[in-house]
Amino acid sequence: MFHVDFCMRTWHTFRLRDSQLQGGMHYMELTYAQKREIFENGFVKLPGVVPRVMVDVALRAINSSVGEGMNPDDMVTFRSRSYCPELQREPVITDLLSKTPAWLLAESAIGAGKIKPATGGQIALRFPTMQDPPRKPGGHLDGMHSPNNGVPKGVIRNFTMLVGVYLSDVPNPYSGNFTVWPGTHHIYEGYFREHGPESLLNGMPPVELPKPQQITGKAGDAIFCHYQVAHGAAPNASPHTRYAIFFRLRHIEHDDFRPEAMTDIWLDWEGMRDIMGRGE
Ligand SMILES: O=C(O)CCC(=O)C(=O)O
Repeated sequence: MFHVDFCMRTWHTFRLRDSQLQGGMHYMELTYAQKREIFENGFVKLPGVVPRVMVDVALRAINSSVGEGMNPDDMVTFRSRSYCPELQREPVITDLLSKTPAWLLAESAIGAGKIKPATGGQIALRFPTMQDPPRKPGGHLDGMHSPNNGVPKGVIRNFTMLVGVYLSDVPNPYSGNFTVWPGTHHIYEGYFREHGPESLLNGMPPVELPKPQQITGKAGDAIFCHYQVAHGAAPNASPHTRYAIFFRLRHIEHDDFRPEAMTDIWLDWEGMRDIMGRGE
């Protein structure tokens, strides 16, 4: 019932298939324009995908956990993996994806029944910095080894789609924004075709990057981002902590490493086929 009400409020934002219900939820899919944004820029922002009541339940659990205190020695790991690790697999976090329109919208890009169940989310808090001026944002691809991120040396762990959900408003740049380098999925695809996907073991490809975009938004907005888009968190020079959850979605045929998806970036995006080759 709740889902239906929510969908009715937002029906105009996404494409809704008449009278089709899935688990009590109207079937929803990304619009042509949203898929084109993913195709061209590698990402799209989807306003209001997660209802406020679910945002608040997640925030309450996170703030309660933070209030218990954090071991300073853990901070470097929390920063690169996840804060509040005990909550990562709890429904209060996983429902933000699996029990909201975010799941069906993601399936509309990757394929119905083609996404492995998401077992956990990264709780990504970006605390204010006192650095003035703040540093410029830096970008990376996920799944590369770094001392604290849990990816072992000598392996690459790519995936299909990064889904970010803002749990706090991020109205201005330099507020801990999720930051993307638009179009880099195409640039890196070309690079990996020439140098091989394993070249990522040597570090980020030495290519010229476009101007980064610091994504502003509101609590409840979701961002769908192709795995192969350079991204990072902007420094947070605002007075407020930025709260977000990141889910890393894998196509059902994607195990830890799927090099062929790095040189053929739409291989696992069945739902994008209808818009490809129709650029205008
Ligand atoms: O917190 C963010 O906005 C970005 C996080 C990120 O880049 C990552 O975890 O790979």
